[in-house]
Amino acid sequence: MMKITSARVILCSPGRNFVTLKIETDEGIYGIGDGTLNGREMSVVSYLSEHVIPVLIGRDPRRIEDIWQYLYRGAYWRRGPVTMRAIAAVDVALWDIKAKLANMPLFDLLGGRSRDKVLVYGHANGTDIEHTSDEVGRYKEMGYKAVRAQSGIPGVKGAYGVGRGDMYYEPADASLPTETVWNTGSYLNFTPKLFQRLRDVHGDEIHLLHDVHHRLTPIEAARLGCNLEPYRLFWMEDATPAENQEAFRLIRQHTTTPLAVGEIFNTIWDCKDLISNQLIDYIRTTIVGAGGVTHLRRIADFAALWQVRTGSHGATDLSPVTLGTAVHFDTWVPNFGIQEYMRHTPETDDVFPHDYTFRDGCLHAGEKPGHGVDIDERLAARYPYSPKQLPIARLQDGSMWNW
Ligand code: CS2
Ligand code: MG
Repeated sequence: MMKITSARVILCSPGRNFVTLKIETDEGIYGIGDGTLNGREMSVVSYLSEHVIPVLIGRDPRRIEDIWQYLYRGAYWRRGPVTMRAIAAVDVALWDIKAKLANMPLFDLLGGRSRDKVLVYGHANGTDIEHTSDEVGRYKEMGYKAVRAQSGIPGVKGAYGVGRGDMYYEPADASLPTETVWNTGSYLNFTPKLFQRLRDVHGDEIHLLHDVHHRLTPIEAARLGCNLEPYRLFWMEDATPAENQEAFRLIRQHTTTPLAVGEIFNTIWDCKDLISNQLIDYIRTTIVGAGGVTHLRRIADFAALWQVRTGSHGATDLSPVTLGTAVHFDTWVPNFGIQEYMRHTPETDDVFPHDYTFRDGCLHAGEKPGHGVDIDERLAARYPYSPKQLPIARLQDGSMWNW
């Protein structure tokens, strides 16, 4: 019987914090998994170190499903972002080992290619409409066929999604949460003007996406969806907080703007009703956030029953290990929609050597056995963890809102 001989958490910060799990076996094959949870990394480090690694040693790494069930059912306190990220880190490392054992790229082990390339979208953001429009143009020149557009809003300090650089946007910017202010009225008046300008300048071909980032109530989201219909968005994302999945019915009955949700979901239970009532068009759950390949495959197959497609989250706070595994998953999954692709910094790419490539608006999986991503531990050690938290948002009267 093959055995897991060691499992180590590697915490590093090449531009931003990442939690990586490396599982080694008695046959010299190792696997790498991502457990990064933006702003809560140390919770996952502790969960893995204290509660998961001790039960892994000595187990057969080929028993992926049994280990997943053991870690899910055995937790007793099921679900949640920390637990499911810890399970995902183990799961991805085990799929990496199994694909290496089978001497095939992960997409082949999952069932082979369903497509030759994976459509992605990038993030264009600017301080105002003209700047954002120029950024959309820059992403078109880089070959992107799909671009998310977020803009600064007059009178709104720290509007969501407006980065400080022009390629990398990392919102976890301080050891204590940065306070931002939100104004729904300004946002609702402004956003249709942004997309009208983008369509006027860039035409109808390019896919335009927008992330509301949980900021609206259902009826406000319904209004925005209606107002954006003339600009034919690829999707309007996180239109309203989704703890109450039923809330999306109010949005759905008012607008044909496609809806995407799920980057903060961590199991199929968070999206079962959204999918089975066709309240959404894309499910954004991720390899790292939703329990790894094993669980994301269940979510995708369930979603296919209602023609809901995948649209996995792919921000900089998901490590190249997640992105690389996602490209393999996206290469296989029949009901693929689109993959978010926020570029990592050069130092991150150096720490996580990988064989996925970007070309002509798409990501292309490599053919190496496994998920094609590794970690350079020596280099990682040069970037020590640095505590960071995500911002918070308040309304102008000072009350807490949704960042
Ligand atoms: C955003 C994320 O990319 C997105 O769709 O919602 O960038 C999100 O703000 C970050 O992942 C939070 O860490
Ligand atoms: Mg989002």
